[in-house]
Amino acid sequence: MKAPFALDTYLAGVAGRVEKELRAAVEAGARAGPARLWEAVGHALLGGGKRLRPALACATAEAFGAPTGEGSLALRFACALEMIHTYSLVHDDLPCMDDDDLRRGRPTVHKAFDEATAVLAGDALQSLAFEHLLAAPSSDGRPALLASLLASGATRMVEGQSLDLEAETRPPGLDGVLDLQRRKTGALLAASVVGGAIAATGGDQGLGPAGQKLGLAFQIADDLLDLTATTADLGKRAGKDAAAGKATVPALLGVEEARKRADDYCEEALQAFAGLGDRAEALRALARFVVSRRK
Ligand code: GRG
Repeated sequence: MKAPFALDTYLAGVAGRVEKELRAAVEAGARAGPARLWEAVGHALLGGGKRLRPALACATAEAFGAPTGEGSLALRFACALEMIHTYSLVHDDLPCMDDDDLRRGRPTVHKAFDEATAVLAGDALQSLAFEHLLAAPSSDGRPALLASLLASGATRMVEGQSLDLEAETRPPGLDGVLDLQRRKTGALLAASVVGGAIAATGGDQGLGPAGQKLGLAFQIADDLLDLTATTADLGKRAGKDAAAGKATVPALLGVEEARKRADDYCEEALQAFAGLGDRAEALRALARFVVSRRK
């Protein structure tokens, strides 16, 4: 019988390669720029996290036979994704947004530094993502395609955040919640998968819809964890959606139905990956992890 895929080992491998490249980018910034700003960027970027988006990008690139080691375009894109994701977390935690003290088990950037530094660290992370990606050596235009994909994902994410703020005073129905989540979280998750394909082949390989399903599955799983997990498990404040009376899929449909929806979306994504063969083993394991994770 075939041994189950060692996902923990795979995730640790991606995290190790990504963190080495992220650390080098922060150190380069700190050599030339203001110490306090780059310390805050480092606090945010090198402070843990599952590195799920980088792993999805690398696993998709590998499914098409591309390298994801040091110096590869896929790894560079994975790091740019993590920079954008981290900027969104830093800004989302600010007092004017979610006002959170804890992120990835550590004080949020505005708590460890100050509010203005947190705004600037998020801004720097956003532009650094594109600077880093577009520094890739290439003669075939793939870095530009990836930058365009990443920019669209980041714009959709901000739209989602804007809809989320509106929802506090005008709670949306299920379609509204799904639209919001497709943008806020789904777009960057989808870009992770599509970008992996572009880094490997120069094209999206029709993976956009599967990436979107995975994004929705991720957000529903996140909303379920907010209801069921502890702050210690999550490394961020648990139970805040229910406390805020937030419209989420579990709040609208109930826990059981929400879990079923997340599983169905995951299954649909898995079907899209079915034709990719053995090289997509990591990608399939990650898709299952999106809904089975405990943090
Ligand atoms: C403020 C510009 C701006 C955007 C905010 C995506 C987003 C929009 C905010 C993030 C806040 C949040 C908690 C969203 C819910 C889903 C999510 C992105 C969870 C965190 O992602 P994980 O679980 O985190 O991949 P780690 O720490 O593992 O990287």
